[in-house]
Amino acid sequence: MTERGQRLPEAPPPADGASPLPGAGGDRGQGPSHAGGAPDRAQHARTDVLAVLPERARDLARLRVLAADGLPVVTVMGKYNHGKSRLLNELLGHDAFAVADRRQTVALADCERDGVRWLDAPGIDADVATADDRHAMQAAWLESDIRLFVHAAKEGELDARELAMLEALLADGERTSRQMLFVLSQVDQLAGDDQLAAVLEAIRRQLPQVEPYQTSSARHRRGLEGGKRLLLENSGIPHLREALAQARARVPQARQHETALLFLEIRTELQALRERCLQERDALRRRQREQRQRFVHGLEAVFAKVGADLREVIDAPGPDHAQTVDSAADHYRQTAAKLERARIQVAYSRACIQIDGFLVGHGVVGLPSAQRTGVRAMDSVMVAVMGVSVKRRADLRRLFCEPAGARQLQQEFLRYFELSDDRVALAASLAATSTKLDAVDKALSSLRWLEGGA
Ligand SMILES: Nc1nc2c(ncn2[C@@H]2O[C@H](COP(=O)(O)OP(=O)(O)OP(=O)(O)O)[C@@H](O)[C@H]2O)c(=O)[nH]1
Ligand SMILES: [Mg+2]
Repeated sequence: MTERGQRLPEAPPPADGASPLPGAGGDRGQGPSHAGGAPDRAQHARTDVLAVLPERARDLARLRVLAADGLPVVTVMGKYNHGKSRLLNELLGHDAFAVADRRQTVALADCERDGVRWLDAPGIDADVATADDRHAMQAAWLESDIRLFVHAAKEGELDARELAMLEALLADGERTSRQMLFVLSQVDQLAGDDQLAAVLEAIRRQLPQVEPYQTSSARHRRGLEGGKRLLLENSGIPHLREALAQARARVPQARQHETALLFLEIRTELQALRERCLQERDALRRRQREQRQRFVHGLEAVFAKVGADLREVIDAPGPDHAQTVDSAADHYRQTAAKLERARIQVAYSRACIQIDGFLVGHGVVGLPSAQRTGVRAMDSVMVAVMGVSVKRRADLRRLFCEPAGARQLQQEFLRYFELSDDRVALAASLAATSTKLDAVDKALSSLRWLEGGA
């Protein structure tokens, strides 16, 4: 044991939930069935789980402590000046921790004795330094197997904060099997039995589910020093020591229960998350497929209609006058060539308007940014696919009526469809879901490794 309760440096709880206390559940022993390199592997495994379940940081840190399977840890908790440190000293039979008539313990201190690691925590008090509170809470929640909650009898009833803390400890005990002993300390400070009975009565009304152990460290010390057995017995310390020994005997079983519980909870949560990711990925894939099918079939239908509408112009009897070059003399005259070109232009524009209407309805409007020219009229998918050249009958037949030409145009439009904002966003969501699913799978296998069943 350390000769004197070792004052440990103040440090906030590390982000990965690792313990700031030496020997308090480092990576030694984590994943006991895994040989060399285990600490690193264990740290990575926890990081994998934390990456998808950050709110489980405390449970993972606790699992790390449990896996280390160190000495049983007993922690005192309660408000400052309620006699926590002195109670520990009496229980240990050794002045391991500093005692004073003012706020004394400001950082966690620990001491190993009789096969137990005793932790002295700063008092929990809302109106004083919160770092102390944090250390007290950390000791209570992360390190300890047995929590000794100390309340000084002279203070009378529990205050709201103490009550909330006790209730939280009880609820945690129900869930994790971690034990809590409630101590009414400094009973010698009360005027007499009547006053003690009144305080007990008030506290029982507040917290009927636990009976406090009544102790007096002062009597215990006087009994020891004066060799007075009755005073020793009346101090309540031997009785509390016995209760602690029984609680200690239950620690291995409690740790086993808590370990299994935490693994089960985390695994269940990961599996539920995996299920949600799978459903989301399937839904996104379905949406992606259905959208594409709707686009392909819709576009085919538009082309079929446009092709049929153009037949009238393409199959018009007689030669294609559009190809006849106008002479200077024809400049102001209505010629067969001009009429033909106008008819083709109108028919072609109508076809383009129909196709464009369809494209707009499917979110295919502008060009992808890499392809934009900066000239608005040019930056449309219609222009990019159809070009700006003047069309003749033969062009229209090739583009809209011959299967190979129509197919090629449809492929081009499909390519732009896949590059449209909505489709790109959908593909990105799908990729993100797949990445998340991979992370969940990794977390599940890391959790299995941590459980030792990899
Ligand atoms: N009469 C009497 N005084 C006690 C008893 N226990 C503690 N004290 C005194 O109460 C004061 C505070 O005791 P500590 O053990 O330092 O209290 P603490 O809860 O550890 O206080 P912090 O470390 O500041 O949180 C000291 O002066 C102790 O001697 C007791 O059973 N009887
Ligand atoms: Mg103290």
